[in-house]
Amino acid sequence: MVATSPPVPPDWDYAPAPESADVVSIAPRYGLFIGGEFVPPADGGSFATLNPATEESLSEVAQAGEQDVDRAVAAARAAYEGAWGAAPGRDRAKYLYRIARVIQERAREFAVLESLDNGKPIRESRDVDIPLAAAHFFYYAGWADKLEHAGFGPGPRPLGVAGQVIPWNFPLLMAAWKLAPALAAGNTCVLKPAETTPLTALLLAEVIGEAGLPPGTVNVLTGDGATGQALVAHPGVDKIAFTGSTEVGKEIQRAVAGTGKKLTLELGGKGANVVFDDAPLDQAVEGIVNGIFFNQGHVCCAGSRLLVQESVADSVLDRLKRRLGTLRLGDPLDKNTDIGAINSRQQLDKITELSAAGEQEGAQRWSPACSLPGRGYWFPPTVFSGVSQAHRIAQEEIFGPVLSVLTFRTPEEAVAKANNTPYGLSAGIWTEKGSRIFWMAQRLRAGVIWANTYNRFDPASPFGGFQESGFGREGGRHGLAGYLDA
Ligand code: TAP
Repeated sequence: MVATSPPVPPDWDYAPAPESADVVSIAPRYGLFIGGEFVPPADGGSFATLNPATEESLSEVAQAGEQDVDRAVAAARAAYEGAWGAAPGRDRAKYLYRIARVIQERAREFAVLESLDNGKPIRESRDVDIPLAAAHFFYYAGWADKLEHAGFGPGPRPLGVAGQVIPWNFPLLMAAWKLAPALAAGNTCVLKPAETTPLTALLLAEVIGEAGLPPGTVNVLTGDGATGQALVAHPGVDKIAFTGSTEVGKEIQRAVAGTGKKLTLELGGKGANVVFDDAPLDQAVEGIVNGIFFNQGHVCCAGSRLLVQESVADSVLDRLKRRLGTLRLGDPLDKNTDIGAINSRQQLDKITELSAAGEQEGAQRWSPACSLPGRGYWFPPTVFSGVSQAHRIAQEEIFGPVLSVLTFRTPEEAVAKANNTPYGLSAGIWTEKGSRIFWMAQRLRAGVIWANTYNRFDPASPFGGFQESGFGREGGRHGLAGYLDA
């Protein structure tokens, strides 16, 4: 008999599958979108927007100042008192449908541009951000001519001019969350995208121009925090909608107090993903990974605190580490990439600082073996075990690919720990018992609770927070309320 050696497992790896950057044409310089056309900023200021995966400049973008905010608000007011204000709901619906269709037609271009400017994996921009952005316009197109029947009483009226300030983590999607309900309700808009991710908002402005919306209905002002501040303070704005950090949200709340402007705030979070011992553990591990490593953890509703029942904690942690060893970090345009680049140097510094604090406070830090590219902003998927509730990494929003693991013994303890944060945006529950899901959901203080899944979004479903996570809801019928005087 011939002796055979045990089969050697093949060293499978994925061949690179890069999406081509040639599908987008990025202009060397962009103006502001005011009154239906791209115009230079009044004082000629500009700044560079970078590709965070390479630190190379993608384009020079206009820096809007107070005069530009004035012009944009005046254009939005004129459209509100003119063609857009006069358009019946059925016509507004047609425009929204048209925007949705063009986003779908140009989806590949939008996805590549989003990954270039933000650093997120193309798989996510292609399969999540862009389809969901189109879905929001489709969804709110359906409401535009049915506002009378939306449950806000007879004759709900738009508010007027909406000033909308958005963050960099889902640039196009956040723009869609803001614009679609505002336009469906009959308002006109001035949108301020984040400084580090202006390009898809500018492409959307082009699409809005193509879709033929009356000039001034949507205006896009690129700029930094000062531009956002000027927009919030402008007396010609009737409504402020803000998504971003709790710190800036509080500042905006103070600025708006006493002005009569309507305000909605979508702020930070420190979501608890709670895994019970009867949960399907492999499925739960997928949910944990999706909960915190999706979009490099730059997700306000991320499941950044894993609460796992003590009896299965070791098993869950082992499976999680094995699974993290299979994640691929690198070129955001490679279709095989799971973890892309961190959006900015500033955000990388914040993640690095909070992770160092986790170690100093005594938690155990672990990352899979993975090499980081030499240029750009990168952070490996990181898990902290042995975290106690007082640790900064259990209390503060890291907004990066960092998971803090805590344990519990009883459902009561799980609820107490999950609620022990100043935030209240999201939570996840993993158990096979339906009754336990309901019991937990009644007690968790979070605006969005997922059961046996995580980070699922649908335009028909309202989203928003409690406490320091803000107020008001976006999405669904509820999302119209913030844009109607009802
Ligand atoms: P922020 O620094 O708050 O920035 C958000 C937006 O506000 C940006 O466009 C920013 O401009 C602008 N801004 C900055 N200072 C301002 C001021 N004083 N007045 C008016 N606007 C101002 O947040 P970020 O770092 O971009 O985003 C991360 C945060 O957003 C996280 O805390 C995350 O949890 C939260 N977030 C929440 C949600 C929801 S739905 N709750 C969704 C996504 C993100 P610049 O870009 O120039 O700074």
